[in-house]
Amino acid sequence: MNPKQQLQEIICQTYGETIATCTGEQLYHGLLTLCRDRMSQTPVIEGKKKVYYISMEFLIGKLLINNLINLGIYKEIRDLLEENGKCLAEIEEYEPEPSLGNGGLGRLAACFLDSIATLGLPGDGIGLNYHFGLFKQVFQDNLQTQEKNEWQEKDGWLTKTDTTFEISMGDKKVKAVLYDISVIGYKNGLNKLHLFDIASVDEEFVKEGITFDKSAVEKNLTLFLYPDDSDEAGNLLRIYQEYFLVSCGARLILKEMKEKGYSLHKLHEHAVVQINDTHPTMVIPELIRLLTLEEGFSLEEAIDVVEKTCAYTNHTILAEALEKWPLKYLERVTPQLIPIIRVLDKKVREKYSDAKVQIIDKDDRVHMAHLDIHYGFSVNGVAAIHTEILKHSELKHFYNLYPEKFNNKTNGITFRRWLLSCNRELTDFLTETIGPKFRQDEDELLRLLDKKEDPAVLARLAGIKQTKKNQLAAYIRKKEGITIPTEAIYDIQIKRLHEYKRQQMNALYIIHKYLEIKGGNKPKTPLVFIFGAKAAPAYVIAKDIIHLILVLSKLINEDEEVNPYMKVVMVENYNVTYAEKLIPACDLSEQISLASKEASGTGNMKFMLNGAVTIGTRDGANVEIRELVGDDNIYIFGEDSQAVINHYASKDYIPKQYYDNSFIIKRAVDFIVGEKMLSIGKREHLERLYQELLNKDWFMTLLDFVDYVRVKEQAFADYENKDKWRRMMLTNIAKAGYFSSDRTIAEYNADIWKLK
Ligand code: 26V
Repeated sequence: MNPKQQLQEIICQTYGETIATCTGEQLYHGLLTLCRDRMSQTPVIEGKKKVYYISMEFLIGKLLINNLINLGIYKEIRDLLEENGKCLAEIEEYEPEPSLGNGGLGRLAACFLDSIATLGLPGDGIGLNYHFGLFKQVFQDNLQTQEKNEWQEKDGWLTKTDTTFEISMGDKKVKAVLYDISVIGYKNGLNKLHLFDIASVDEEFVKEGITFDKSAVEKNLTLFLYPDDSDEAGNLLRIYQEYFLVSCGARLILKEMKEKGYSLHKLHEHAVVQINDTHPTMVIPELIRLLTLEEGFSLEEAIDVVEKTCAYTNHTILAEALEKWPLKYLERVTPQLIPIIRVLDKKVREKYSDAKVQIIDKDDRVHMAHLDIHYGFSVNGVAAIHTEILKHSELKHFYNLYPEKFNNKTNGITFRRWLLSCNRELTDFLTETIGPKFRQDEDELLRLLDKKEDPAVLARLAGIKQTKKNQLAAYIRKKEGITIPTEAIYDIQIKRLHEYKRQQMNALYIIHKYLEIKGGNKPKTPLVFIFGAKAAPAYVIAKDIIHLILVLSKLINEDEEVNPYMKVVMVENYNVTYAEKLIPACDLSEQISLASKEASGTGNMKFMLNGAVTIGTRDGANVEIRELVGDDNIYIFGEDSQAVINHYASKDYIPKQYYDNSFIIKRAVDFIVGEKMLSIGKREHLERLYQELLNKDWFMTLLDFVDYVRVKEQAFADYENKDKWRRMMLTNIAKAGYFSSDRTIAEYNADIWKLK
């Protein structure tokens, strides 16, 4: 039956309605039924060897439109709905967004699952079924507050399986239950995202906002992603979660291997475990434990096969983000792993005397990354510059020991979500202009370069950008109650709030611009600055920066002298769904992290693909974007990573000096605690931020500020040259093919997994 007839039948049989007469909610559930039915008939991807992508986070986003696309029935369904006066984008509003990730790392895992299935590779995700995921952000009095995000629905994408395990954690025992979400490749077969839960989870356990008793693990284990880890109970809960994930994952892998009749002595010939950052590192000792305890392996045999099965991806060099768990915490949560971790540590000590490469340090902390590097066969960074920094700086002692293990896999994004689904207008236009092949072969986008001098093509691109801006402006008006002009430059920074990402530098620019406009220096085209960012609940300065931006937004948007020329919006509860609306509407993409700190970034790739031009530092994948598009099609500023690393090494960065030596820095920084700001905002937050910038500024905002202002002015001036800007848009789109996660996954497969 064709999908149109099938949907009509489902709606008729379930609700006794037609597509034209049914409600949006009925249609949404009808579409879910349709997709689930089609997916159940899609063959599972099989093969001699399978990758298990194990991760604490899978930021999958809404699935309806993506699944329709990958099932190959999107256009037919869209047309059918439109013929009946319905709109798919409106139906999508009924779908709750699962927030099973913090940001880039979790979203990358989701893009990877899509690409693994699209390339027809056997590969499943293994993660946790957080009931409330990452918190929902709510603004109150210009401050961030947190609430739970309920996303699970009856008859949604999640299905309960019969698989259960008993997991012991110190004096606690829990029953693990496995839930699955089907992952369908683009016009290809089916893999699975396995999400483990505990049978005894208690949703009623959550008190106000996102507070709950952190010690009752039997009830709270899978309630939230990344609980507040500012205290011991939070840290312990995180370790319980990590151990629960890996124990379930290891058991599932061994169970599947045995069911397929493979010898566990040849585990590495049939399975590869890709460890997504250090969070699932305990899968190494846990596999060794299960093989020795339950499968009759000797310790040596178990270590040997596990070493050949596990591969590690590093996603950050930030010291505070590299996990080092106190042995005494591990002893409480997972005493059964301690003897194994000690053996693994001892073997390293026997071979290498250098303290820097030991697993257990002198303070009895277990360095999770060290475990991965010694006992995994591959170590990869996520962008060229990041891998170089790992090899020659952060992990150089390990690189000296194992040069052959180190490799780079520059991140990517799935074009199904970040082009086909979020930008139908651009997708249709590309199909018309260069043919449909780019959907499966990203290099086809390069053909757009032939049209670089074609005024009709350039005008169409500009028209599409305008359409997406109009849509975004309407959405922001509805959601945030703020009206933004549509004939404006849209400058967007959306990512987790962190000092190293330097949202505060963008905010200082906004102050600068505001003061310039007040002084009569008005921009030719109005400027709209948009932010979206969540701050970790216990990250004080990050919350102060949100306060700064919200207060600026109030001040500027209400100032009638200035608001015809600029507006500032911080969208509430920025998430994947919001990203899908913001990215296609963007002109200038803000990628302004302090050089060396952003491992890769993936938002930068999404913006580029949708025709935004980047303003950025020479950090992460920006470096590769620059190489691809050339200096004329990107705005680069600031000191490079080596200069930054040198500043840290010589401790010679003193923010006060920059403040004293620059009028524009002083003027902007002082404004934070000026009368105007204090009349709207809270002194405590603004003062603290002011002091931080002046006296500490660990991520060197003031170092790059003047250059940032200079380059940003240049970008806004260039925007006035319509042809020039449109050609830049076109070049960015055409060169974005390299950042398809299909390319990334093909490289993982060729160099690390070797599945087919
Ligand atoms: C974690 C934490 C934990 C608490 C203290 C502050 C802090 C700062 C950063 C992190 C990041 C952990 C790993 C991570 O999410 N890395 C991101 O991975 C993306 C996918 O590879 C990459 O694009 C981003 O650049 C990288 O930050």
